[in-house]
Amino acid sequence: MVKLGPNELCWCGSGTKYKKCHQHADLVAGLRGEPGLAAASAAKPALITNPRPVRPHPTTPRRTVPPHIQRPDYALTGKPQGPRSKTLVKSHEQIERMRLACSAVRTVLERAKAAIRPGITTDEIDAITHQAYIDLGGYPSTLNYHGYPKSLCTSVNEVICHGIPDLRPLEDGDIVNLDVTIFLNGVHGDMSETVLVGDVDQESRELVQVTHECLMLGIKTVRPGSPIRDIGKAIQVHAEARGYSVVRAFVGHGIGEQFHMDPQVPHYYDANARGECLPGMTFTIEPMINLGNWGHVTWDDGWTAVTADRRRSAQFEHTILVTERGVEILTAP
Ligand code: EYF
Ligand code: CO
Repeated sequence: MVKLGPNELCWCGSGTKYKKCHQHADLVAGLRGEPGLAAASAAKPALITNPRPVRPHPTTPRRTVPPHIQRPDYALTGKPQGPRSKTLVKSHEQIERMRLACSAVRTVLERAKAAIRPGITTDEIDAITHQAYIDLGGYPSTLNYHGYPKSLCTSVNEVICHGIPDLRPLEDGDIVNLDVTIFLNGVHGDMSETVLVGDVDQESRELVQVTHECLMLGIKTVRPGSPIRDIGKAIQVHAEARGYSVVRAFVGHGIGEQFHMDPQVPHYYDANARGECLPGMTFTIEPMINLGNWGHVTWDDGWTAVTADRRRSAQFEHTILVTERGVEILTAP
C-alpha cells in the first residue's frame, strides 16, 4: 500500500485531497489492525462509471424562524451547549413530548413527499418543510446545527446523506432521501424516507425497497435486553444477501432533548458496539444502503456525503422507543 501525503489526491479517485477524504478512515482501520480501505481498494479500486453524477448547485439565503418558536441551544451559535447527556432512559414526561414531536415530524415529511415531482428543486422542498415546521410550532432541528444551512437534508441518487437543498431541479428517474427533524416542546423527532421521482429504473426501485426492509428488520430486533449490535447485524445480513453494502461512517443515535446523544447505533455488525436496549431509550435507526461499495467521500461544501464509486444509495429512518414489551416506532405513519 502506497502511503499518501495529506495534500496528495486520495487513492479512491474522488479528486479530493487525501486529508479531506480517506485519511481518517485509513487511520482508524490501522489502529484497529484492519487492512483499511486503501488496501481493499488496491484489489478493487473505486471505479466511477456514473455518466451523470449529481453536482453542487447554487443555494438560497438562510431562512428565518419567527421569534415565538422555541429554539434549541445551538440555534444561534451552531454549537450544542454543555456535555452530551449520559441519561439514556427517558422519563414518562419526556417520552410524551417525544411522541408529539415525532408525530409532528411525520406530518412535515408527508407535506414534503406530496410535493415531489420532476422539475421541483430541493430548495423548494426546503421552503415547504420550513413552513411546515413553523405551522406546527416547531423549529427545523438541522437549521444551524453545527452550522448546517437548511431545514432538511435532501440526498439525491449517489448522495448518501446530508445533501444540502439547492437549485437543482429533480429529474425524472431520480431517487431522493428527505431527512426531516423537528425541535418541539424541548425535544427532537427525526425521520427520513427515500422517494422515487417519476419513472425510476428497476435496480433503484429494488434498492429503495430493500433499504426499507433493512430498517424494519433492524427495528424488529429491538426489545428490552436485546444487544444494540443485533440491529446492525440484521441490517447487514439482509443488505449483503442482496449484493448491497452498508455505509459504516454514519450511525443511528440517541435522541431526545439533544439531537444527538448516546447510544450510537451502527447499521453493520460491529462486535465493539456494546450496550443493550433498555425500556425508555429513544434512538434513531437510519441505515444507508449502497448499490456498490460502502466507501464515501465528502463534497467541498463539507456536508454532502456521496458514494466513492458514485453508484446510488438509499436511506430510511425512524425514531423508536424501547418499551417494556418491545418497541414503538414513534415516527410511524
Ligand atoms: C460535525 C452534521 C455534522 N446530523 C444528522 C450535522 O437527520 C440527521 N440524521 O438522521 C442529521 C442531519 C444533520 C446532521 C444535518 C447536519 N448534521 C452532519 C455532517 C457532519 C457534521 O460534522
Ligand atoms: Co435524520
